[in-house]
Amino acid sequence: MGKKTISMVGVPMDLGQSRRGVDMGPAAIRYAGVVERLENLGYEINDLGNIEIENVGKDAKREIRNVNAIVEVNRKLAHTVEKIMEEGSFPLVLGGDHSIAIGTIAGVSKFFHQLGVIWYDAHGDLNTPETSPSGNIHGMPLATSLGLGERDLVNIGGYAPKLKYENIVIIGARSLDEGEKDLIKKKGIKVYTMHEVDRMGMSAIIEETIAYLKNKTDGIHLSFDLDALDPIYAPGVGTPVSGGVTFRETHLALEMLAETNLITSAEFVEVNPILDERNKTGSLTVELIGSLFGERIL
Ligand code: NNH
Ligand code: MN
Ligand code: MN
Ligand code: MN
Repeated sequence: MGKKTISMVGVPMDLGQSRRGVDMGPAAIRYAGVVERLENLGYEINDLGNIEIENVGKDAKREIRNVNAIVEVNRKLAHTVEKIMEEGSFPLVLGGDHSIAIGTIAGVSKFFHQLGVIWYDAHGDLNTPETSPSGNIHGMPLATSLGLGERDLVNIGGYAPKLKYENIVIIGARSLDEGEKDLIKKKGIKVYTMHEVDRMGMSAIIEETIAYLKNKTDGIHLSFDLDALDPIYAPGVGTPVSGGVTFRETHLALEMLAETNLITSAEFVEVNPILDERNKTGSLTVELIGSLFGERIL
């Protein structure tokens, strides 16, 4: 990673999905020692604390659950991330459910007009209110950033879309809804499902991903959903899907991304300590953050 100052912000929000507890994700990751880990790597860490989540009552629209509150939180997050970028620091966002990617991407895409995104996830998060089987906004943030779906979410930051279809790569997918599959095919979105992970191996996937994004993007955001990993390694997530990426594959992927020096912002989301086993998933997250920021075995 080029920058030596990291600004970390937590987003203790669980409104984008239906299982309580993911709002405690930032605390679990902090307790697992993220600040010390990064300091040991020589970074200066600026922990900005958490974005405040207002206690908003449930809103009626079932097809986009808690939309008003999620718009509010993401507006604040976008502002915070924008300020971090202005200061020349690296934004590291801790979730919270994956709906917070809407705000992170809204903040960084002000600085990168050809923003690349690596979406490491068991899911595509490409649903719109029309295609969503659940009404949960954490299944919609990538679509939202591409300009699809609920206008208030799409327009956060005052402009849309934030991303181009050809600038995104999804890795680890194994649970895609019908509408998501249609969109992927229609737009030719680059997706490495678990089939490709098994067939090609992670190192070839990361090399291809970098070759695919490098020359056409001016920054690359890593949106890391812990449920990309197999639940054996990451049991503390709200929507576990078996047959996932291993710890070793993921560790390698992040070490390889660190070597490229191309990642300009990152978020780690969906850690749910209530569903976890003795903060296993929180500790795993810290280990993986270490790799992303250049930690090596030797
Ligand atoms: N695709 C499903 C939905 O839209 C599940 C999304 N769950 C996630 N996404 N954890 O990463 O509700
Ligand atoms: Mn996700
Ligand atoms: Mn997921
Ligand atoms: Mn390690």
